[in-house]
Amino acid sequence: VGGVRCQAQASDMDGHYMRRCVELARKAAGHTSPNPMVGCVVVRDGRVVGEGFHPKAGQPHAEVFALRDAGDLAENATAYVSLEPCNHYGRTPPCTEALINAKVKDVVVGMTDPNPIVASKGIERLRSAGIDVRLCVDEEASCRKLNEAYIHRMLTGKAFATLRTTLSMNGVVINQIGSGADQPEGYYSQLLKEYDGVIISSNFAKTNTLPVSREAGAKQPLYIIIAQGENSQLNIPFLKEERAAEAVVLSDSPITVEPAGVDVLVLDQMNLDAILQLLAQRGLCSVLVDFREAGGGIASLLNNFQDDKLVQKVVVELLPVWAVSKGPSDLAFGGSQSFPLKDVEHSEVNGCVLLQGYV
Ligand code: AOF
Ligand code: ZN
Repeated sequence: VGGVRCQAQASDMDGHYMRRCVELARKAAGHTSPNPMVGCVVVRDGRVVGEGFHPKAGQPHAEVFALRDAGDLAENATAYVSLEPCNHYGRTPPCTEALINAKVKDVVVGMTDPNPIVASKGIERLRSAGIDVRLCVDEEASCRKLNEAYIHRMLTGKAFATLRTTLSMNGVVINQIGSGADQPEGYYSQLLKEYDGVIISSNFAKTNTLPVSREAGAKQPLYIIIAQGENSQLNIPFLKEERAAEAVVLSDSPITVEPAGVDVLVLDQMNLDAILQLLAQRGLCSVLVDFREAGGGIASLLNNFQDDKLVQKVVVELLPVWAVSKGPSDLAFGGSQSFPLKDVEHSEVNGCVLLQGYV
């Protein structure tokens, strides 16, 4: 009976330390792509002796920071890691070897790594060195959610796509960002930080100023500008004003872009599936598909998006404003079809209601 009790207590604590791993991992939100966010906690005799997280691709992994922090106290300790430790030489050496050399007693992982070069080999390597490895079942879902974009890219070879729009309380699409006190600046800049790119149409890009991050050294989202049926010249004023903005134009015909120097790729056909694949190949894990315009543009990429599973998630910001509509095209009355979203969550950010769900 004593043994069973002990085990129950150990697993309660597993959840506790794994939640801390997720919290630590999140500190690098928006900075690790194409790598996952990972957190690690080293615990000895019921006390946390080391903590770490993976700050950025190219830099050491979470385990390395946590083991460094623990020093000699890592010996005989339990290491909690939100993702299976890697067992390969990538930009950094294998974390399995670091854990073995530090002589930890056991390792608790939040989920296995879907990266085919790791995929359970990390766990096998630790076990072969006599280290006990267990999965923290209770937090597996939160560890997966943390890296939903990374997992999606690893398994499908495509970027994880989130469709976003902003509505007034009377259902009008609000398409000017940052133009008034009613804008959910805080939330939108948070969203921008977490996504690697934003897909917009050339029409939208011609007439809107799109935000860039003002923090020193911050990663900028890549603006992916979809140009369909543009004449030979495309002028994008915000790219001239916002020197920090990074952009690529995907066009269905050869065009010259103003300002000069912007990357232009000519595609045979404008198909969201192919675009998400191309972006994944370029190292993007996640993109926002900005859907705040009437007609053409982005809408033409989204035919049957729910059946084809092109988009994984939908985010809508409901602003506490009543918009005066400029014309009937701004109002979407009576959609002919609707489908329910899964795992819907809502929250409030700066007085705006945020709804999100999965396709
Ligand atoms: C871990 N801990 O903190 C992370 C892991 O190029 P590298 O060396 O950074 O390797 C990247 C791969 O390592 C990445 O695709 C994923 O499989 C794993 N990430 N693993 O044990 C970490 N960030
Ligand atoms: Zn590693």
